[in-house]
Amino acid sequence: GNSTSVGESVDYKITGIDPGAGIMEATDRAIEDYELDKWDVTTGSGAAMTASLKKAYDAEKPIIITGWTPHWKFAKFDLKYLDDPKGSYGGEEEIHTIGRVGLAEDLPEAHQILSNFNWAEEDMGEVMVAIQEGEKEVVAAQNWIDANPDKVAEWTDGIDKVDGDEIKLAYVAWDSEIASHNVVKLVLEDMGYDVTLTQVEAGPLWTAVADGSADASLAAWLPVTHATYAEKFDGKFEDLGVSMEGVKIGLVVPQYMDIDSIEDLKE
Ligand code: PBE
Repeated sequence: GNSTSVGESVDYKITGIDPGAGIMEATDRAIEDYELDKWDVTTGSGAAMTASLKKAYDAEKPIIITGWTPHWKFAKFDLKYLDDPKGSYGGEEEIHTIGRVGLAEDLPEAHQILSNFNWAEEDMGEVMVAIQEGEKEVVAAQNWIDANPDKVAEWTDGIDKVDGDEIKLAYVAWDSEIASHNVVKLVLEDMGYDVTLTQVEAGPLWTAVADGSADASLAAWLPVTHATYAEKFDGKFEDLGVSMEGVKIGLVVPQYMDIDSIEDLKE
């Protein structure tokens, strides 16, 4: 017949994000695992990826993106993950909080609060969607805090306030991490900390926590997404625990596309 293959329809391009993201490494792995020899993943940013998605979606054109959950795109567009029978993207991932070596001794109250921090996909979703709809990051974070005093109390109850101690959190400009870092920044400020949020790429983020130039980050996706970073810096950071379970990375397409599996990209 004269039907166009999915590869031809998207020029054999997967729309990626920043090169240091774990999902980019996983996508290179998928291209190998599924023998997608003609395919490339483009680099850009989370914001450029969602802009391309919106453009394609509004025109009902095909697009394949590197996607993850939680993310507001699933609330705004009708999307689906492509099945990954070879497991290139891992399975259920977790978001971990990581701290520099010595954080517990130097900033014990913050260490405790950061270790306590955990929330649900819906919580993060509320903050992400509000920001995406134009709310200022700090306002979206404060609104969530005001609406969820019980959850914040679980992180801070019984912990002494401090008097202006400085703490530096590093994050990457992924929508999920913009939400979490803005919320925790305000919680730490309310506990008396002078908080600096530093936006970096994923590689420099892990390096900063490992060399102590950042105190902590809420942006570690494990066990698969950031496995290379976690192995590289093994022993040079402390895993402060899981803030969210059941998160996911993979290849994502609009529901209107007639494919279901990464294997379908071979045809
Ligand atoms: N992400 C969002 C990151 C982790 C959080 C999936 C884009 C990554 O791929 O490294």
